[in-house]
Amino acid sequence: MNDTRRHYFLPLAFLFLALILATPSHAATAVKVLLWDKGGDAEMSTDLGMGAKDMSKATMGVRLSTATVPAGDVTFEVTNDSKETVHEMIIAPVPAGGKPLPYIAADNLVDEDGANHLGEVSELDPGKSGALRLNLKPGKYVLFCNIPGHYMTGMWAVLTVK
Ligand SMILES: [Cu+2]
Repeated sequence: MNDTRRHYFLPLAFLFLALILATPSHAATAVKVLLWDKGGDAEMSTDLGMGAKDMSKATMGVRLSTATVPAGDVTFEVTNDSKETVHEMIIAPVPAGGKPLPYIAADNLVDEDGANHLGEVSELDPGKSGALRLNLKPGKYVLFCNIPGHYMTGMWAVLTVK
């Protein structure tokens, strides 16, 4: 190290250290998301999408460890609890005015782009886990599985961000 370099090294080192110390640690709120089903021969439904009144017939679902989180960074820790079925988690804002999520009936799918989806943990094999970190503003969000048929069989849950 020559003299000129040494001259700059210490002040720069202190500057970097100060920047690191001044950066908030951004602790994210963790939400555990369990994707579950009652097994391969359980009946599928076609009318248990978001807003359905009676979810007792749901044979698949999305279970959240908490229904409400503070605004800011949220980490979704997603586990597919199924024994034999691939599931996934997609998150989108709940449409305003009580509207349903846009649905493509011919494909038995939610229209993800039409729903302005924010991110996903896609296609988890049975027993596998994945994570997604998002910065969320206050509002209501729906977490759903978009493997064909699963959303209408009950695979959705609403998360409130305050
Ligand atoms: Cu699914």
